[in-house]
Amino acid sequence: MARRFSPRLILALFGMLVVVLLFAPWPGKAYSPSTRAIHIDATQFAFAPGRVQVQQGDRVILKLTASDVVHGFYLDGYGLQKRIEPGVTEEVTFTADRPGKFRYRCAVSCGPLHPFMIGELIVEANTPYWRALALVLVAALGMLTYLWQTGKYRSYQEVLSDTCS
Ligand SMILES: [Cu+2]
Repeated sequence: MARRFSPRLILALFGMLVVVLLFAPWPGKAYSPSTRAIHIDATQFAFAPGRVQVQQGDRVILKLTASDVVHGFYLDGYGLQKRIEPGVTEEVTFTADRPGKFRYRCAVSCGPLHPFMIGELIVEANTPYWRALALVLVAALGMLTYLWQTGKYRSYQEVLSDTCS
């Protein structure tokens, strides 16, 4: 005869599992927001580096320079804009609170290939994809177990009332 669990116990168990999944620190993927200072230099017709990667929550300080003519810096998604004159370092500070890929582009027409002056900022999400997936799986499993056990519980009671009457 299979053991039966009360619905309340099942809810409590899976609730605990969800909490553990959400808040348990995972070895090797420990996250702590840090301050990142990144130097980006603009020349005709590229940014160096053309790709910047930060962690979600990081405080990002961009130090922008232009080494030939006047350029601009515009960051999609965050709506940051700066004009960069040669010889002057411009600073842009922001918190990378939005995960995803964002393009930064030159915002000052600087020559024929100006529209192709594009770089990419990658903000890595704090919640890894597999953790979200595990949460969905546990929730689904919890619901199934709950339905299965409550169904069994009810039928067991029906059997009891049948034999007792
Ligand atoms: Cu430019």
